[in-house]
Amino acid sequence: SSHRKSYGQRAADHSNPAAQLLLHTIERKKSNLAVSVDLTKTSDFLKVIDVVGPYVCLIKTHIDILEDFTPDVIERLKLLSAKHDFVVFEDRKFADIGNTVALQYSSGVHKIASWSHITNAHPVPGPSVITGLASVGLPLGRGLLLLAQMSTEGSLATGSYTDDAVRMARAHREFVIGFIAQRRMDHVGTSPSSLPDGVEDFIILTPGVSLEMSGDSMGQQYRTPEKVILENGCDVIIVGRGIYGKGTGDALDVGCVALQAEKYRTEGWNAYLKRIGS
Ligand code: 5BU
Repeated sequence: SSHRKSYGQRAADHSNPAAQLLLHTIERKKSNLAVSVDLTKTSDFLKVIDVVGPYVCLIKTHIDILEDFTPDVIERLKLLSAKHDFVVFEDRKFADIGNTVALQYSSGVHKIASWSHITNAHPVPGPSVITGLASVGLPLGRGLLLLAQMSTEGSLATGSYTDDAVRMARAHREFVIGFIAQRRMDHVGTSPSSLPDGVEDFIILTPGVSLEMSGDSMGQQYRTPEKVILENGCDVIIVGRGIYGKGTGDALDVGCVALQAEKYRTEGWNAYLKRIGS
């Protein structure tokens, strides 16, 4: 089990460049914190990224919520990614037939595959969602996360659906680097023949993390970094409003945002150190 291995050691268990980049970035920056920047104005979006950049391994985007999107946003995001050394993850949640998701990933206004190291997909269409996205993403060195579970109350992604997502991922390990999930997935039964090289390492990214809140008014459910990393063996905490609140425009207090990011980074990293026993 990779549960007690360091992030850096685990990079050797991956052939996908985006997986290796993420694990090495976590190790280099000593941060398993990802910030989800769900803000609708480009100026707020870029400001928060610049402020939290030093504390994160990854920035998660919903690029389609920006009201004033122009292709220049992507150039600025790339510059910030280089400046602060973080990975970019567009949380697009693809869920259509292979041909359509390949077009949605490569084309349109956002051209996600051209800038996002990692994206994700619902397993609901079956394996063709993976092969469709891989036809665009693999040649570019991109990686995919499957949505094996969700943080929301009443989620249907449970039980055999979750287990089947893991089996789908195992059949496409060159492109599927891990899961969006609420716990590690090693418990899903496997036969030795399905692991030809005897090694399986999936990276688990987990949303629904807050130190103060237990949920919101729209079905979100939160757990603490310690619960997520130490008790449930996840690898990356994804935090949105816990770090920037509702603050936008004048209400955006960058000093406060930086303090919160630092606090979550410390909580997440200490939980990991406890987990690996150091
Ligand atoms: P929050 O502000 O920390 O609640 O934001 C959580 C983010 O993670 C938000 O962008 C969601 O779209 C995303 N998310 C989630 O909250 N829960 C899930 O199960 C998945 C994504 Br998948």
